[in-house]
Amino acid sequence: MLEAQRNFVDQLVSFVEARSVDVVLIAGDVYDRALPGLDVVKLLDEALVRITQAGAKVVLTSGNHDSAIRLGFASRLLERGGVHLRTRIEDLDVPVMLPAGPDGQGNPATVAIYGIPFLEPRLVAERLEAPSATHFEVTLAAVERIKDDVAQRRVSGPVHPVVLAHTFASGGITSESERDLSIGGLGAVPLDLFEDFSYTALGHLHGRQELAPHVRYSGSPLAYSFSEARHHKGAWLVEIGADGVPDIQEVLWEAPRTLAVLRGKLEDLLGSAEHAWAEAAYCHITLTDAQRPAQAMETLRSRFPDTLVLAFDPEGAEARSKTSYSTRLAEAEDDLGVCCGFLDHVRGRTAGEAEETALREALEAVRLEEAEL
Ligand SMILES: [Mn+2]
Repeated sequence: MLEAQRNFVDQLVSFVEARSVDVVLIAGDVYDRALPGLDVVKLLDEALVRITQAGAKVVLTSGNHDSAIRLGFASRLLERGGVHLRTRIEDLDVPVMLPAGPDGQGNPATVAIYGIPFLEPRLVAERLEAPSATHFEVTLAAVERIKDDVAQRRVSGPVHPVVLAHTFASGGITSESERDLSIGGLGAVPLDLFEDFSYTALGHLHGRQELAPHVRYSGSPLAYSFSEARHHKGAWLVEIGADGVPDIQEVLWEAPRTLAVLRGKLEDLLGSAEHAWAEAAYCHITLTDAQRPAQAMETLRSRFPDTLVLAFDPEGAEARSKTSYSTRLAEAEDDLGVCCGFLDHVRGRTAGEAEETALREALEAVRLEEAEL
């Protein structure tokens, strides 16, 4: 995915320049693992330098896939360069402050950006003094800390709080129901937790979505699985000024490669003109041939070189799978029948002529050896 990720960073940097973006919010996951590959670390390093050179600050929180400690390395030094990492509990109520000009009454307003990293309930409940180790209670505790800080700052002038949160938020529940539901371990947090903030930038789900006008997921910048084949990836451009958030626009990223989810018989997939569009795509192919074709992947890649996932869903398999393996074992006439039945069972294709000969010879050799003992 590295080439696609580079392409995305290019688009992001161009966008920051073209629209004079003041701050880029990244609500985790930044990486997809605690120990990311060297190329990926280099790419993030380069991306942060380029975004800040383009004139924007960056605020990043860690997600569940990130190592908060590794990602947070040198964060106090990076602050000076305009990159603000929010990976620690201690920093929950330490906002990044931006001037927002005078409001209607002529008072100088500020935008205060807070970051809630992914909070693993069992690890942070005690430090946050949450009554129980659930996603809801720890997120609520974090939100309370932020609200306290906002209240203090409002004594000296208007403040518009913006919050980044790496969490699974849902519109279907409320804080009241969550108190009951969280006992059952439901991981989602209700939207009303964020209702006092001017904007909440959520990270975690890959699909870009608006849960409430001022609570949104940007989604991942690239599709990371074939289930995202229909997503149009993008971000949100949030206008925020002395009087709050007047406007939010959709930003769309150009997908570097289309994803194709194809299904059919091998011969049809290789021959049909209607699949020509998928030749340059990343493909997820399900073959429906009754017999699993030999060298299926190699053959498919002659037309669809970037076939990444190959699945089999043979026609008539349902009828076949109704007969259990043990029933088939019992029905086999001889050892050769058992072996051929096994091949058919594990790979969806029975033994070919050459294979049957080899099996027959092997069984015969074993029989002769046993006879000699
Ligand atoms: Mn996540």
